Amino acid sequence: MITRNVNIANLKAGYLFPEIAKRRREFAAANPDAKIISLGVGNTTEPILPFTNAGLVEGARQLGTKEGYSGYQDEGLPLLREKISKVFYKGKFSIDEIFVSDGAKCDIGRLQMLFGAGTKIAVQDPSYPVYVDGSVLAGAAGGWEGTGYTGITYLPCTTENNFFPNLDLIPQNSLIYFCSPNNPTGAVSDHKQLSKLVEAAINKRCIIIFDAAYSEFIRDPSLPKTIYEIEKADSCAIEVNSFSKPAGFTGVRLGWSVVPKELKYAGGESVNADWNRIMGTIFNGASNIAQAGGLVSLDDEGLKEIRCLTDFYLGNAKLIREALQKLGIHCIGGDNSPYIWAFFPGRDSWEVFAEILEKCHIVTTPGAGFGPAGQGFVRFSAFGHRADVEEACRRLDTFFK
Ligand code: PGU
Repeated sequence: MITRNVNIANLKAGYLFPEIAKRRREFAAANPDAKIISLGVGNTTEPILPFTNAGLVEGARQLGTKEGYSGYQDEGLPLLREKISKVFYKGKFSIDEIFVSDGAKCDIGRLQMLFGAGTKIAVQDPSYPVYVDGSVLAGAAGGWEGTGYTGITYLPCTTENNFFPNLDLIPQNSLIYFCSPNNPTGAVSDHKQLSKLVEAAINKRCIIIFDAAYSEFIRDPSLPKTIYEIEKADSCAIEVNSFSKPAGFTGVRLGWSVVPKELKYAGGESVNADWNRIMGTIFNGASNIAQAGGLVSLDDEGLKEIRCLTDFYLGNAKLIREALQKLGIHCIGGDNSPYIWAFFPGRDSWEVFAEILEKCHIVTTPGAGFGPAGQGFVRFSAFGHRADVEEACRRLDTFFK
């Protein structure tokens, strides 16, 4: 019989969010009257706003017409790629440097194919679990020795370093995953910090995969919204981004990656050409309907809707942060990001997760699920209906003393 892919056996546990969902289900089964509020997984809750939604509807309508019908779109609608370049990168990239996809998570998984098994990985700790699990699945971790993934270097982001890692820890010739605004800490790196990251990547001959999925939540105009605001980033960084959180497309599925032509492997080969080859081979394009919606979401009216939706979730974040602070719980994030990282020093984060679920019937995400340095923290997601968030804040105030 054919044997199991050893990389699957190397995965530490189940994927974090299904595990949280399982614990929620178990709690609900044991407490059928509990009105559980989820501030766990970062899943959007508000309807897609009318202008963008009309774009989706129109996209679907056109598919039913002779003139408007379209089939495979491969790398994405040229118009959409052009608009992404214009809106997010001041037109700096040509359309063949922008690849439209079905979302950032899927791209993060596929990008590993560029580098192959045995690649050394450096990752912020804590971080979005897909970076580590995706690396392990691709065999990039270099094996499991019982104590940790040998091929993965964790870059702790803690109170001591103000949630920006010590870049000296990054190994030579490695693939660096970096996320800003960060999931789960909500910390946003400034220009100086990202300049240091780019400098470290160039000096150590690394490539950065920069995850900017939450860039539209940045309100402080001094903070960089893309790695390409940093000089020389074109020669060392790939960026992934998504319509999921800003436009409410978590279920619609639309994202993109930027792979600049300037980016080269150690041997001088073009990373862009390989990414084009990989995407052309194993991906058949994002849904045409999703792309039609994405296209109008980047019109002036659509961008206003993005602002409105992200403002709404940031409003939730403010309420959660204030409720926690009122209880004397220190937290960061929530001002330029939809996540609040709450400190429970000296405590086990799964235990705090369970306590909040039991006392307040609120689902959160335990910090340890995002990596060892997440121990002692809990993540609150600001994605939720306003009434639910207000109710969650009341419950925290009443029951979580
Ligand atoms: N990148 C980051 C940093 C994310 O936090 C998420 C979603 C994604 C990418 C996914 O983007 P898509 O374009 O929608 O694929 N993180 C959520 C949802 C959990 C999950 O498994 O993706 C979260 O709660 O962390």
